[in-house]
Amino acid sequence: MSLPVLELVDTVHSGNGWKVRLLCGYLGRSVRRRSLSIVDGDLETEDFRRINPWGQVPVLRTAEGRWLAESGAILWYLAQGTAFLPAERLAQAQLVQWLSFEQTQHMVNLAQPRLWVHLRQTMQPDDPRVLAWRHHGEQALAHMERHLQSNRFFVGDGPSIADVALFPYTCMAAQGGYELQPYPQVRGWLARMQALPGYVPLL
Ligand SMILES: N[C@@H](CCC(=O)N[C@@H](CS)C(=O)NCC(=O)O)C(=O)O
Repeated sequence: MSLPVLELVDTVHSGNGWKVRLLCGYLGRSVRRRSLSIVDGDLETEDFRRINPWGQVPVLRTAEGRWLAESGAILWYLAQGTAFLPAERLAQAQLVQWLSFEQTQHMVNLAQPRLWVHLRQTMQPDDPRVLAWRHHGEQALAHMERHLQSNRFFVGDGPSIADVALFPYTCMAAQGGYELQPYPQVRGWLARMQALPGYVPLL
């Protein structure tokens, strides 16, 4: 039985949108993509606010016809019944642990310097806000490095949605002024993720 085609609303630069396309690539799941533009105000329109009142991408139209926001929730939805969402109780709790880490310690500190210095070019690299993000982002990368010293992936023995969630902004860290040279385990893990069948690059 063929699976229904899902619809993803994203933007071309969005690392959060990339997470969803990446998982779909690994799962061989087709998704119809509609890319909006933040600078053209597409996320401010009434139409978009109807599908996500919070005004952010990514948003996925599920098989049930409902709009689902938040990248972690979308990954969880898509990965059910696959190896990317292990069924064991502890593994699932560890997934939540890494998804929470990604949202609170990792994504914000890696994405914000990329957004304001590299993409929008409205902040200088030595702006105190950029330096603060970088300080906390280095701590997040060091935490990942320590975990990967004795683990090939973040949860269990194979790739899961924890890896998918952590991949895009780590992969694009240089655009936020980060240097990955001091993190050899993180670089090895990035290469393992890129070598998996179905890998898709950022648009
Ligand atoms: N917690 C959300 C964050 C989503 C997010 O920050 N999306 C950005 C693009 S990567 C966005 O829509 N920014 C526009 C805005 O916040 O106004 C997730 O993980 O999906």
